[in-house]
Amino acid sequence: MIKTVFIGSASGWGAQVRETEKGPQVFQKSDFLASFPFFWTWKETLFPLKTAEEITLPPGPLTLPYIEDICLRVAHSVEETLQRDERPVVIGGDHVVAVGTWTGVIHGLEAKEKFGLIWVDAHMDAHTMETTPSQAYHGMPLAILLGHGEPSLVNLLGKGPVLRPEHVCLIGVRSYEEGEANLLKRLGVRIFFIEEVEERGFEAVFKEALAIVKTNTDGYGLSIDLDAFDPMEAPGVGTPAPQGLKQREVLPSLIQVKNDPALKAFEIVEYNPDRDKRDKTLYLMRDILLNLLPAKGE
Ligand SMILES: [Mn+2]
Repeated sequence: MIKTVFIGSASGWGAQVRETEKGPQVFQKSDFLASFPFFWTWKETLFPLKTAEEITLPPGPLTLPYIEDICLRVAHSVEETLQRDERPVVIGGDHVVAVGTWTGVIHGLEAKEKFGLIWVDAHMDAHTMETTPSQAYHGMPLAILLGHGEPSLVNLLGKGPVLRPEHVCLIGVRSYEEGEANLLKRLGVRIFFIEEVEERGFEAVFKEALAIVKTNTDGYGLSIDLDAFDPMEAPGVGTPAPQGLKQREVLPSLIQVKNDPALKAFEIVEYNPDRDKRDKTLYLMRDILLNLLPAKGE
């Protein structure tokens, strides 16, 4: 059975609200993790060179050196894990870490532009510096992975892009700006907006998403931004958006990828423990993993 290897990315530099940098450590210390019925290890938690508790920076270019650095280290860690035939699971931290996670994955698997990705998110995360209203880099990782935006991130471990638009899709989108929507439309990326999920049900949408990411690829991953879920169910996130996905629909659907060897890695990001209520979001992370990972002996 494939071993699950957790890698924490304790950075909030991509976001406007920085407490997501505390996410991986709170998750790692949670009571349930010790008794998790999986074959897993916690490899390491990577920290930025300076945390937001140590220094204050506005969103935008001043945060870029910290983001480049942590994305690079996450990418190397993920790559090394895959080369040992283990499955990396990145726990964030803000969503800009996706640049590190998926760049590391395609290098580890030698699957540049042949890798599928399902992006579960309330937002599109497809801005560039030209279109972003906030300057926060966690609004840009999907554009970067598709080859648009900050060159140092697009070409993190070698010449980008990492992903091709026809191998990517988004689920749960409901909060976005025109500039990023135009980019994804121009590239032809399939977006399952929240209205479509509500109309057809998550199960049907997820099946179609899997077909997209598994067509002509050498594997696929899941990038789960916890803000995709309804803030009533996942209050502990950096950027909540009302009326999201419901766990009672999402969790049972995840079981269909549980023993899929093509699922090479996944990440769960934007956990902000300071905003959580009665650990609801922490338990949601646990339940995602319980539905996604094969238990010992399974
Ligand atoms: Mn996101």
